[in-house]
Amino acid sequence: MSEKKEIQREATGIGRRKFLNTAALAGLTAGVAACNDKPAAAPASAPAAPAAPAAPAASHASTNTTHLKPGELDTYYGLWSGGHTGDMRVLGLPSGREIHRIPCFVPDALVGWGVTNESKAVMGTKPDGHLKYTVADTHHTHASYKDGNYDGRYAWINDKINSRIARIRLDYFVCDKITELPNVQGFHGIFPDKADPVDPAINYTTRVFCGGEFAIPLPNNGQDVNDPTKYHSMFSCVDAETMEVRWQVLIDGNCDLVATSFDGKLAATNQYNVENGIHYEDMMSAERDACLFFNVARIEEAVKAGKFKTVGSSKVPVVDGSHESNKDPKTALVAYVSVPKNPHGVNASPDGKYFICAGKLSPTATVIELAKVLDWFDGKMEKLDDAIVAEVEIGLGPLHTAFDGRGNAYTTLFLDSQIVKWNVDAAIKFHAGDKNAKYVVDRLDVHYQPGHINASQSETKAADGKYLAVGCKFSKDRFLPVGPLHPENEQLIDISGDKMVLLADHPVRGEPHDFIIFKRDLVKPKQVYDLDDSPLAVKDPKDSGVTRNGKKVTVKLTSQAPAFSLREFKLKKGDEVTLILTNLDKIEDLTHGFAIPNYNVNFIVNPLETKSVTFIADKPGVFWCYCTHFCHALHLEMRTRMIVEA
Ligand code: K7E
Ligand code: CUA
Ligand code: CA
Repeated sequence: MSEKKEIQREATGIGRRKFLNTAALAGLTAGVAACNDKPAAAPASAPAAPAAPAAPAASHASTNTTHLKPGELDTYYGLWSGGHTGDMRVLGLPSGREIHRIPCFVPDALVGWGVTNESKAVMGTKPDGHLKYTVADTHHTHASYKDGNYDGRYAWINDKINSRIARIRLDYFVCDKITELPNVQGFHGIFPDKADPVDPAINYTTRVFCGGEFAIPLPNNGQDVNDPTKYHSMFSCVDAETMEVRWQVLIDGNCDLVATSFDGKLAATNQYNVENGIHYEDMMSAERDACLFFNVARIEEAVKAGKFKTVGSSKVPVVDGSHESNKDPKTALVAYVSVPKNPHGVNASPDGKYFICAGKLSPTATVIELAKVLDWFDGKMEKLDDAIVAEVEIGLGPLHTAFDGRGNAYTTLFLDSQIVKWNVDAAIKFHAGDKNAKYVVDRLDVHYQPGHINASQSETKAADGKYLAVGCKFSKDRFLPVGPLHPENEQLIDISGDKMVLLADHPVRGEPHDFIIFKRDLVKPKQVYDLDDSPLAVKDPKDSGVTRNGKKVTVKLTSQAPAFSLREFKLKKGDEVTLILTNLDKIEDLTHGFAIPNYNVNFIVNPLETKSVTFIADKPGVFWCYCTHFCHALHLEMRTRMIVEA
């Protein structure tokens, strides 16, 4: 596109958005129209957007600011999924600065994740000691709760490719456990519970729920590949402490996002393809899909009573949550509340009352009242769909919703490249027949094609309505071009006033999906490890040395800037070497590295941390093992000589 044309479009403002709309919508409806002659969302059916302001948002109108002076600290942490980089990112907000990346599912060269024995044990290895997986796709991250707010213990993140859930300790900001879900493919939505459904004393997270997106033949052993009745997906419950899978529910459809109620009684997942199609077109044939509500207490009673089966070689109890078997409210484990076809996000409002489903292929948001879902389970409400208290048009391609704690919801409109701010109570009134109820409060153009959205503290009872972040999937012209691959654009918006105000663009390396934003005082990160965290710790430099047991050799050493405790150590060709390094420096930020040339070994040890590596000394010669992490004026000199005798 010529620069002149581009400028004309900018000048009209509306032109740019229309252009993006039609291009994106054409793509989407083309796919849908192939199987269904009714287009999913005709542009005409969308509520008319107010005349879009062409000028960029006036940031001076905002009371919040993103600019921090040198040395000033951010007031919020953001935990971001890294998408198919497979990691988790930590951002400071409102500055948008990336502070840290936490490796979990895939190797990381900075810290030696996937190199050390400790990280390999977390990641999982094949019998030959090599990593089981080296790719991942992280989408959703959420943290542990207490009393309806984050308690700073853990965060969890999913790997869609290999159906794994990782736990991050929020004291060290490291991954400490990974679990692979059995009989699940395309593990997508994830959400921790916020309380126990039965015991009110347990007002904190003890379970994490995981939605399986891709239905597969169960067991998936090459039989039944063309029999759609054998295809199922599963909703799994993982124990927050042990990280073991407690139970699974066999369900109809494909799980998208997951949400949990503040009282612990309900978990939900948005389902598309409740028609259980195994071909692409079949997955979009039904006009309505469902939001599935799981009665956690009943499922656990059924498991306790032995009313389950197991699938394949897995020992995890599996209960029947199919639509057909769950029509009687008195015995149902799962409630199928209908929502317009192929919904995407489901989000819990901070007042604890509602779950909101975003339409994706429908220009609507559906508001479901949790008390009514519980009424249905209790036999007090006849028609389950009466739990739907609003289903209102908000714009094209709604995906995810955040909240400000003042009764407003903020939903991303992927096709409109907009955020719509709408009032939940007004939407309920409108749905009930009050056509004067104005539920759309404001709209803001974002750049471009937003997916996830979240506001500060939005997923807690302490939603504070200050900042809103939106993950824009396309950044197009917002940053200097760097070839064909553009960064994503995480935009920050002030939501403290009536009007949303765009504050900043932040480029991030692809390809984050979800994120949470919380007050900085909710976590208490530790700066230094405890020597006793590792049973292998070399607590005194005098314990350094080489011990041999046949061909098995253990090398113990310590680091204290600017030297390793051993100036050299000797091995024989063919030895199986385990090298243990403890960093005895106890000063914050004094990290050392340990690299062995030609041996593919490099890792870091933080203050008072211990790491180990195991390798075969298969190359004779002299190898200067050196410190890779800048630690001291004599950092470059910090090395030890590994001698491998032929
Ligand atoms: Cu949360 Cu991206 Cu997996 Cu929506 S998904 S955008
Ligand atoms: Cu130790 Cu650099
Ligand atoms: Ca992109």
